[in-house]
Amino acid sequence: MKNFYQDGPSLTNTFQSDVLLQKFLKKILPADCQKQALPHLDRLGQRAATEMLTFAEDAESHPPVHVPFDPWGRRIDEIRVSAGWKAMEKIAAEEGIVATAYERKYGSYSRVYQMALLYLYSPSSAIFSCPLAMTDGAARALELYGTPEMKTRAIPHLTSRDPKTFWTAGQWMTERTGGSDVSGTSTDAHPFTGDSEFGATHSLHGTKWFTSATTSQMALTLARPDGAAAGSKGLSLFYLELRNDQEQLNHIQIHRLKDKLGTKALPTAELSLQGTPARMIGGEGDGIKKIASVLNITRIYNSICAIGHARRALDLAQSYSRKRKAFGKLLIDHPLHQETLRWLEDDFRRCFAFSFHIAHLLGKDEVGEINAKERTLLRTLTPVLKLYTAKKALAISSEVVEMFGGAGYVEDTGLPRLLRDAQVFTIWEGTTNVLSLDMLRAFEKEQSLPVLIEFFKTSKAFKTSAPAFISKWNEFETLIGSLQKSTPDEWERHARQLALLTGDLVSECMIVEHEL
Ligand code: MFK
Repeated sequence: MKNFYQDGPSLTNTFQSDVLLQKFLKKILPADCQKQALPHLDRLGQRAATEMLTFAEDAESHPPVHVPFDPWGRRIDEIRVSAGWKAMEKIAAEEGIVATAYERKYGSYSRVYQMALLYLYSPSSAIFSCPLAMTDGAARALELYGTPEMKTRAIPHLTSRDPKTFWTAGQWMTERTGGSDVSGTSTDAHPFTGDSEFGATHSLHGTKWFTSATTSQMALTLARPDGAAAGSKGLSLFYLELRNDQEQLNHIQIHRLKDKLGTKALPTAELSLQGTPARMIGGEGDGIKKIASVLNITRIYNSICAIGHARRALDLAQSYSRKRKAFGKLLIDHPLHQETLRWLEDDFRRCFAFSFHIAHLLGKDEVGEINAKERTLLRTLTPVLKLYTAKKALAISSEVVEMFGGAGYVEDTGLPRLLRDAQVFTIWEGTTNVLSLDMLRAFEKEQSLPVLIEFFKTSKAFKTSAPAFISKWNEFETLIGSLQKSTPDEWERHARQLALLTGDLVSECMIVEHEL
């Protein structure tokens, strides 16, 4: 054993190795969609296991740099990104990661097809999936609330397949007063006077504390017009373009890039709007409600990226378990190692089934094929999906790092990044508690609890008394029974428990429904 060197884990085409994805898509997608989607996913799975890994490595090892001044002292606020990061943007456009959803070639199934692309793209993208999430959300918000000119100007860029014309979008909500509670937003919007290429109505003044992907061409942001009420009710939604036609920032000053726990390749900045021209979207007020159309998409992205991340972690653990010998045999031949992997794969399968179910509901909503009950479920279950998949992806990533022993704790294996990057899934786009409360908000506003209960009671899992479902169902019924006799404070105290149970139940329903 003197010259022993351990081989590291390896990846092969991530579509071909994903039996669950193939089984699910062959079951759910119509034949014409399969004909296009399956070879496309196969090609992307190959890129994800080869060239994208090289680009991701470059992006991770050359994080973005903020250059505030030129050599002669002029303020330039340039953000320099690596060639690898730029390559991710090009691949996203070429593969139609956003475009596929908006071309709607296959009706509601376009979202399923698109989310399958995202699922393969994301874990090899150094989290370029973050700007894509906001790009997709912005396209949807403009579709719903934008003027015809705004739609004509921005949507073709956001949904372009041509890397030369493709734009990404930012979503700037967070200020120093709080990320989750946006009621203290102190960005003001004054009437705009002057010329603007895109018909600016206001100029914005304020500081945004976390703006992910500051290299985007446009952003959606919240601000308070003159004379509007305090609190979140007084906020409106605005469209802005970051740079003018000379590529200079439009009255925006970047203070610094954030030094984050993970997502190191992603340029997240703190910046000031200093009279930035912006155009109000959909009239004054209802800013939160309008930006919720972005949030509901970015939360589904978060879930798909979380399960893509978990799949990647498990693929590495599976590969290593067939290469690493300890105590006389391969790890995979140890019953306890097998059992640990099986348990993680089960959790992954649950998240997969839940995520693609919600992606399909989103697709149905966008093409007008959703019924009232499904729309209520989409609204109520989106926050549940986000929190559930984020928690599971984090737990799976932690276990996988542990499965590598000491190697999992050493930076140059790339494995610690799995854990650092997974932590963000639970935080951005709403923490577990904020999202549990969002579920309660939907229960109240949409009267969705009876719809959810009916969904469970009419499921195949309920009718066939699937054991994993029934044990969770009993817990759920007992909890709901006791909450129905209690106060709003008690609902809030148990919101997380209820949300996680709901996640378990929906997942089991979908596993039984699709025989996954
Ligand atoms: C890998 C890819 C991942 C994606 C990467 C993204 C990068 C990150 C960039 C970011 O910008 S992160 C910022 C993310 N920020 C958040 O997620 C905010 C989290 N906080 C919340 O979600 C709070 O619950 C919320 C700000 C919505 C609370 O605000 P309010 O003002 O107390 O909410 P309120 O009064 O309950 O709701 C206002 C209206 O919006 C109501 O409608 P009505 O006016 O008709 O009553 C709500 O029903 C509606 N609403 C709120 N949330 C909604 C919603 N409608 C639909 N869906 C929702 N989710």
